[in-house]
Amino acid sequence: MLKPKEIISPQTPNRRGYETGAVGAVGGQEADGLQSSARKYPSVTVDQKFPIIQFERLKEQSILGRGGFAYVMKARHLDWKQDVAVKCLLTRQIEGSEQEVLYSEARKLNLGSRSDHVISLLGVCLDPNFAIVMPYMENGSLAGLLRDVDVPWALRWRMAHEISLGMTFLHCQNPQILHCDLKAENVLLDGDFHVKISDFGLSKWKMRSRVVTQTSPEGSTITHAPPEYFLDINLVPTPMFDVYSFGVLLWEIITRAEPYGNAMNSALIRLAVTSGQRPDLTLIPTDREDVTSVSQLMQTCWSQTPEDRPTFQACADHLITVTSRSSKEDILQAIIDVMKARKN
Ligand code: ACK
Repeated sequence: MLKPKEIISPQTPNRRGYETGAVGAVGGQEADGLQSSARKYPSVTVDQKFPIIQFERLKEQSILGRGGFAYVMKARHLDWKQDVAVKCLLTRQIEGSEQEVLYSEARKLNLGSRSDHVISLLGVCLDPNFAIVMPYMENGSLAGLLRDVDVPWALRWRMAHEISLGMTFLHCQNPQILHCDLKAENVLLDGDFHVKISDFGLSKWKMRSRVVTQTSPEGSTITHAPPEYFLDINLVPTPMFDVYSFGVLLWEIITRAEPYGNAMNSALIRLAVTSGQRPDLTLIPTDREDVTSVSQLMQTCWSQTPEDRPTFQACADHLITVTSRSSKEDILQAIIDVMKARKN
């Protein structure tokens, strides 16, 4: 793994917020301005326009998560008067090939604006370090919500369906976008509890920029990786990798538990998963038709053989039938209940 040449402390991360009297350019200029950054990022291929956001125009509100190489903060854009989430790299100078990967992440995010269920890119900061600016998702991650609240089933099924739609969108892109780290922490929820998939396109950058949160204390996970991944170190991920992860994610949605929560270490999980074991089925309620139906889908998604797993389109077809059994009123009531529970 490449080493950063220099690690600087983040300019803003302190919980008191960013004191700035900066009079910078208005954020969001079109990024042919990338060319002016070409001196700093000489190897970047400028094949897509990104809005450039001036870091000085972002007033830090709080830190949402941090790791060795990156942190995510909530910030207010001083000109837009809008809250944003900013994923900031802590390293000032990085290897040229890695710059490419950062841009590749931003390019993928750029596509997100075309799907209702994939997080979009508002822009990138280039100075002092590279940062990705996204819309702020008021209700945080699905992992946090499941941890806090016994979410009514009507809303759980809507979220499961929307995840399948977001994943269908990513898999339908040309070239195809694989997530490779689909789990409840990477599913964000907007103010109305609609789903936005985030953190897609597992890459070297992503491994290094992992942020640690309350919901992912180790900052990485093998619980959602399929058995074939443990059996062949050279395996190139396929869409079926994500479908397997979706199976485990459905288990998280149904049980609100942590997969393999009792396992002593990750080596045991690898061994168990390769020999066909899966998250605990005894935690799945047996007295509800909708749960049984989603549980069947879940088990097909985590089939040992990748070819036996459904596509996300098929998952979406299955889940629309489950979610359409709830009325709009049921879902609105579910949202009200969740909001009340979160207040307490
Ligand atoms: O579980 P959380 O509250 O939701 O904590 C994690 C943390 O940052 C590290 O990923 C939160 N997070 C990430 N992106 C966003 C976003 N766009 N809006 C709101 N919270 C976000 C995530």
